[in-house]
Amino acid sequence: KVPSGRIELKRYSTTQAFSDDVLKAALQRPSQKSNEKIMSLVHPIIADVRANGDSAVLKYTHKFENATSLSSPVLKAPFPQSLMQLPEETIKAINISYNNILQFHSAQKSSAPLVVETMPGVTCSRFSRPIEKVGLYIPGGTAVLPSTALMLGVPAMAAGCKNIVLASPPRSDGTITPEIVYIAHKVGAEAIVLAGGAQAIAAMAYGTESITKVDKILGPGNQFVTAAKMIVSNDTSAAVSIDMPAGPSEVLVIADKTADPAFVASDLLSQAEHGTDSQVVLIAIDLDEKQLQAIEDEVHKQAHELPRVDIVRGAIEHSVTISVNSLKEAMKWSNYYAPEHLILQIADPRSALPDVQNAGSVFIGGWTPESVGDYSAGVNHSLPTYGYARQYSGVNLGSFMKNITSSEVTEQGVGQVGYAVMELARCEGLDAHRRAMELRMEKLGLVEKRT
Ligand code: HSO
Ligand code: ZN
Repeated sequence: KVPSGRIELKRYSTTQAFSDDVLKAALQRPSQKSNEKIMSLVHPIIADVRANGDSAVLKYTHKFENATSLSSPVLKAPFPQSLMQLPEETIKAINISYNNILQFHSAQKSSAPLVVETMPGVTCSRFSRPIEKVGLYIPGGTAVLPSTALMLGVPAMAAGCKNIVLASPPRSDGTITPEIVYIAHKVGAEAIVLAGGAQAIAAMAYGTESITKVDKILGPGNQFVTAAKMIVSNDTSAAVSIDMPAGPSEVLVIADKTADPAFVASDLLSQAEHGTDSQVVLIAIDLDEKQLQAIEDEVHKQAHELPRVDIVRGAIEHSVTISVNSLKEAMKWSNYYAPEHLILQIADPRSALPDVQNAGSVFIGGWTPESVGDYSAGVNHSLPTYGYARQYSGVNLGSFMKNITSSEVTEQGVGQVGYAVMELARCEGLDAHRRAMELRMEKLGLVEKRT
């Protein structure tokens, strides 16, 4: 039965009798299902895929995706044109987004290596290289997300990754949505693993007869995918890393009197429609009752016009409005919450940027909905959720690269730095270390030869 009733965010305010503790409790993320239960389901799947490769992957795809006609767990490039048939308009939209994402991520390349002479004759440098093999997980679930294929595939290509493998659960007829195949083709992916969940992650982490073992796995997913990513990244025999911990999506909108209530509501709802576990937060600066009501009315009205109204209702159930007196207070609570997306619908949005301490991605001004970043502006939409914006960056070009450093010491440099090396090695009782420098010092006549 579909629940009815008004769809609205719970109201809190710093100006009334709400203590900081109450507000902090109101900003708790919705709790997630017990980790242990999920881990215990995921472990055997990973072990099975690891031991039995393709046949295990296929078995789970038959079982979980109902794709019983599928006879291979992988679609290899070159992908047949027949699998990427799309309307002109869709191709055009994908191409626009692709170009913007490519521009923004290519610009993140540092052109020259970093070189610093720390002492005369002691030169340190840093240069980057692409991670050779990457696995990109594109979730299935309640919505197909070709945009996620763009957000992961385009930076991987821009970084110069040699082997790009996509994985996404197939539909029950065994096919993948043509948008994803087209994007896989555009970014030069070598294959699409036709599997979802833990089985897809295991296949890319360990490799199978037909699936390349990758060095890093990126991409969002449900709790099974997240659990699997954690397990394989902790297994030294898999030797694979992951992008970041994933949790449900969220947005925090800061709005003042200048904000358009319909715009504010639409931004809250576009994040709320992702899942019932999504959370949206409105921080209202100095809005009177009438203005608050106008936003609430818009939320209710627009929500009911959405096909995904039931998902929205679930998300809004654990979503809140906090009224504050000033931008400073708004920024304090935003930084506390550390939102995945921060939308600034205020008179002078750029003036708030210096105070943004924790956020995945910021949307500046009323003309900038979150959806422009989700799809087409050029920024990435794979962002830290669940408060991880405190310590993680969203996916970017650097997520597909690693840095290598080098040192180069000349004869002059030996004289400069040799003493420090020898003395610290002595402190640590590591005589071979000390000797390695001492021999060079001796040869240059900088210390006396040991007898
Ligand atoms: N808002 C999502 C990304 C997305 N939106 C994909 C639409 N499609 C990330 O939080
Ligand atoms: Zn979105």
